[in-house]
Amino acid sequence: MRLVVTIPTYNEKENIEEIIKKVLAQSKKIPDVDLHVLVSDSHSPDGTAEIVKRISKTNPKVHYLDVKERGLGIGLVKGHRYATDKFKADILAQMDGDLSHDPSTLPVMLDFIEKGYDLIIGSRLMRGGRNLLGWHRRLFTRGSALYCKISWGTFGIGEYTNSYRMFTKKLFEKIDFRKIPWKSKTYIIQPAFLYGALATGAKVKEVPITFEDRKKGYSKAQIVSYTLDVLKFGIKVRLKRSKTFVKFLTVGSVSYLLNAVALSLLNRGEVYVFPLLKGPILSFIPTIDSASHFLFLTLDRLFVSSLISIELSIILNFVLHENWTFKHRSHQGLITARFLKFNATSFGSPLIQLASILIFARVFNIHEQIGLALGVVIGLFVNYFLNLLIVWKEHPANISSLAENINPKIE
Ligand SMILES: Nc1nc2c(ncn2[C@@H]2O[C@H](COP(=O)(O)OP(=O)(O)OP(=O)(O)O)[C@@H](O)[C@H]2O)c(=O)[nH]1
Ligand SMILES: [Mg+2]
Repeated sequence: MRLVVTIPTYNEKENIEEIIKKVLAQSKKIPDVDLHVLVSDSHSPDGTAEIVKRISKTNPKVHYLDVKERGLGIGLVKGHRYATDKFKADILAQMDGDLSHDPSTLPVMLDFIEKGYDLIIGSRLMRGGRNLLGWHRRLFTRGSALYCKISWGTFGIGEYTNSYRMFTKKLFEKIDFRKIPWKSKTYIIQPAFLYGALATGAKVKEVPITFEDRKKGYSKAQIVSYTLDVLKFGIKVRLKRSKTFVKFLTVGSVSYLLNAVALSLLNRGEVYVFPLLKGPILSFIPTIDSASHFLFLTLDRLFVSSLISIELSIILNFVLHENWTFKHRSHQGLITARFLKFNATSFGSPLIQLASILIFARVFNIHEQIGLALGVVIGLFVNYFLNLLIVWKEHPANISSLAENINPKIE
């Protein structure tokens, strides 16, 4: 089994020799693995190339690739491609070339790859992880992680911007690089690559790492434009993902119309003031004055008509969600089970509306219409998320629904 650790570099002459040595020293801990180091350099003018080429002359496990263009994404993607095509790597890893990442985590990551994970992320933000950068960089790390979580909807992942990662060749080959902005000169490749990996349904594991501040050389990070790229990417993801919500609202409106028409025809035989039928469809059920009672319910025509029209609209909702709104999400299990679950979650919304009306009217003494309006909005979101969490869950392949939601034009 071959593991190629790609180190992207631009002007790292002070650090490169030491980091290569430290990475290679890990091979003692993983004797079954053929460990190689690939320095993927953007034509550094400072002599990084000469150092790596000198080492590679005497050590066949060390390689140099000149990717010519500037850009961390270019360094990483071209490096990994070279590692898979030329060196037939089975496992790929990447780490910074400035000693910020401790190579002794490599065997830990490898262990999880061997346990079946596709992508291991070195995380500064989990228990046991540390970030020794200055406060503004720590703020960026935390802020962008929170932003990515919310905009992508991936609450299970903590770290988004760190470069220290290991993944399988299989995963790398599955990622659609036409859909992620890897050619950008900023470091957006880090979150974007993670997003691309999640879109394939990758099994991801985070391991704690300590991120040391660089001791030598200079930082190439452009935090302002990187932040803008992260924001832009999150908005693109969100807009694409909102498509599902727009479909959800459309289906809700269509089902409401069915509900209204069915109720009118069953109960009155007319839609609003337009008589469509000679009489109500359920004319054989008595109206409230002569209806029978069951417990505290009056089983009159309006009651039965409401039940039928509500259920009809639930059925229409279900059919449209199943085949359109949530088509790209998991349809595992029996359709009847999903239908029953959908029926159950559909009660959530009216219950919230009821609670909202009562709380506004009775507790705050505010008009019940305001309570209803707010209840409708809250109920809508609760219903939407219940559908996502309970009925049409995340694809078993994890977050594969994300795949179709990234803008294919991002490059
Ligand atoms: N191939 C390539 N690598 C780059 C480029 N820019 C930065 N790198 C490398 O990417 C890694 C991370 O860059 P750093 O400058 O350390 O950025 P940072 O870690 O966010 O910031 P500091 O640690 O504060 O310097 C280092 O190994 C850099 O040499 C580039 O244009 N091309
Ligand atoms: Mg660094």
